[in-house]
Amino acid sequence: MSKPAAPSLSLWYRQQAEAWIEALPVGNGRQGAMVFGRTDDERIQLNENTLWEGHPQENANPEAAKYVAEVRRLLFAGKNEEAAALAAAHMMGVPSKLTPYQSLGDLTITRLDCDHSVTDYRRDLDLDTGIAASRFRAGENTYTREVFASYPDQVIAIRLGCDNPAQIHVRLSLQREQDARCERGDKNSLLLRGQMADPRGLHFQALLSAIPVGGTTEYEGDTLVVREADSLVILIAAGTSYRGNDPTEQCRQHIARACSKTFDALRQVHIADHQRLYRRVELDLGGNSPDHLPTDERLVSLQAGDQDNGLTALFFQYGRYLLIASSRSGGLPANLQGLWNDSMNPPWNSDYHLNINLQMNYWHAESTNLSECHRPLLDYIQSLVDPGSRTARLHYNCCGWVVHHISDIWGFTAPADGVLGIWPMGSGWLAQHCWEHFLFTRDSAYLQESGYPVMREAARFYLDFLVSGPNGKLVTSPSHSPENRFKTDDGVESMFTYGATMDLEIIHNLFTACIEAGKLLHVDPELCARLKEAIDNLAPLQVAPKSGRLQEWIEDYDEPEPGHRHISHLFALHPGNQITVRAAPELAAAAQKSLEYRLAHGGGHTGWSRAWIINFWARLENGREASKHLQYLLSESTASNLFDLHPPFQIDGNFGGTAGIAEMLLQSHAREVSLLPALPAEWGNGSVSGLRARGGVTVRMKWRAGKLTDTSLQIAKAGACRVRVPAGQRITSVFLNKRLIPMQETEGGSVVEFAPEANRTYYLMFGD
Ligand code: FUC
Repeated sequence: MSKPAAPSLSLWYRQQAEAWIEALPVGNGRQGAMVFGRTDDERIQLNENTLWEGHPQENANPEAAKYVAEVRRLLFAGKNEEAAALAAAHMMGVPSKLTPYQSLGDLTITRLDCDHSVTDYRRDLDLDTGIAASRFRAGENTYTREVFASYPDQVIAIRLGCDNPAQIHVRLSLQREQDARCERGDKNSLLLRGQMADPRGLHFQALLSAIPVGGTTEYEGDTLVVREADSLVILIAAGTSYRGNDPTEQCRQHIARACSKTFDALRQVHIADHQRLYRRVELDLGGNSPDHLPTDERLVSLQAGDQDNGLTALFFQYGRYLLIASSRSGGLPANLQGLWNDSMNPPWNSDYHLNINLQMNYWHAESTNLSECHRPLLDYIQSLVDPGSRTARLHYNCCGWVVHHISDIWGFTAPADGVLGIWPMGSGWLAQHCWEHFLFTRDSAYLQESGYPVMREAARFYLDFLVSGPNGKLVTSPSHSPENRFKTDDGVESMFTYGATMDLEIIHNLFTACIEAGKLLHVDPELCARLKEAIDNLAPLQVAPKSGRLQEWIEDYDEPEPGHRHISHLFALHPGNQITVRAAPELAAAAQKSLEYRLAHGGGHTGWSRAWIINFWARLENGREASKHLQYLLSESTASNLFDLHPPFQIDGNFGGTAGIAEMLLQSHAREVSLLPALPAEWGNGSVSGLRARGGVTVRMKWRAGKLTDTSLQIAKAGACRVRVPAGQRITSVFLNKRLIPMQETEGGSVVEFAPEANRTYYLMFGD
């Protein structure tokens, strides 16, 4: 059952979208549409997220492993650039480039009676219903248009309406700039069919069915003309031959099923499905929320320095909306643009980048109560294990599985894009998601059946891959600190090294998680003992003696670009948890210095980098700084449709920003549920419900003047629960059904521990 309606959260505008980046996104996890809201020549740009160039193919290089020993020798001897040249020549994947994710095409709806000028225009995207709508007057008529993407019915559904009968006169056409043609279909339908240029490339199809009420229809060329209709419903199905699907059959079935229902029935089922996920979290940050102003105008005011807590809450919910729209069970994970892309050749192929971007897409999946939307990523990770095992063997002579810095839907796991692609840490970082999914859900069956095997095989790769470095400690080699360069004491600039700090942190994170999982599942004691021994022998994290910063590399090198967008060595602070403010205060202080140094040199200039910075400050429990960077994210790196700008559009900053807001309000990475750990002064009064903490905990909080008031934790699993509140407040008691629960308090009452039963809601009481 859905909860009652939350206050409506919408993006809205007084003008139609001219550019693609102004259009509004809808999606059902597989199909996407960007709705321009144009009155005369409406453009609805379409996507289907399996529509990639390329095909499954071997990509590991059987010659690569022969060069590992020599590359390592050169790296250990300080001949970084010689090592880089050798590795670039012999260790890249074959092929060493990815193919792009492409647009499916466009639907154009041309109004045939444009003789009246348009007034009273408005378009919006209602996050609560997942419906993009526009409304305008022309002559005596008021026209309304609605677009949504239904997950249950697997179609994009559009309805054109008018308050007077027989006033809809439109031409419908489908287009794609290459590799496809538009044809008439059966009875009031249009077909867009094609095949990627490559003979082994995917076949694809979009099938449009027009269902007018009243009026006439006729084909003119490859377009369908509807005249004098009272209203018009347009349904669009799409499919590709990915994984052996038959796109014709897929489209036919989806259209046949959807056509058997009324628009209202489709709409109702869509809304119920969307709200089941979307309504789990409500956020109110108090303060100023000028909802009477259009979203683009609010953004401009924010850029001028206005505080707009309502826009922050809208941005937060938009991050959740976009994940629901681009990542649904049974499908592919959200790529660099979620699934919204109008190009045949998008930036970075709109691929899966694994040295931050894909992971960031899912940082908010568990914390903002969209665990099901995490599944496409978890399934995708699983699908990389087989090809990644071949790459591990052929490239490094190692067991387990590995993936490097980029991948696609075809199982690409080898190094690509030049020597910076020889970064065999993608698998280690991805495996963290399997463990986090378990920590949030406590779903032991998932851990046992899929999560742990993926983690264990990733760990087995690193156990084999680690070598003893010049100082006798275990290091990775070859290695990078993603995409960043350093300068050695001899003045040589390079990216290629051994034992970059991030590698050691990822491995520490993975091995620690495997040991814990092994214990929980009572499996693999010998392997776990080896992992423990390796952790003890890993090269340690280092604080640079001169600067007091956490070192990014094994040596305290100079950085030619000290404001670099990647802040990889702070992985242990976020999304890892090796560095926490209480358990490792010296390292946390060093991490903060590294962050400040990056920022002093212009860091945070891409949207995703800014989003990561918000999460770092949240973990450092500094609400003031987190809020400042959130403001920068919105004012400098956000388009008028609230898409994140790298620039160009890249969705990771939306998702990372949403995760950052959640992280400011609730944390649980340090084996305790920490309430309002980084609340900024601007959010003095507010409330949130439905955020999730590790341990199967769902949190509802209210606060006034920065102090918690009504707060409850719904706890799914029995066990121990440790709760922290900000200094200056203390928990005086914990209740279950008005019954006082025994608890232990420490740190002057700002931390309490109690033993919850499963599936109960506990209420907290506070004092100063
Ligand atoms: C990483 C980043 C770039 C960009 C790309 C998609 O390589 O360094 O800034 O976000 O991914």
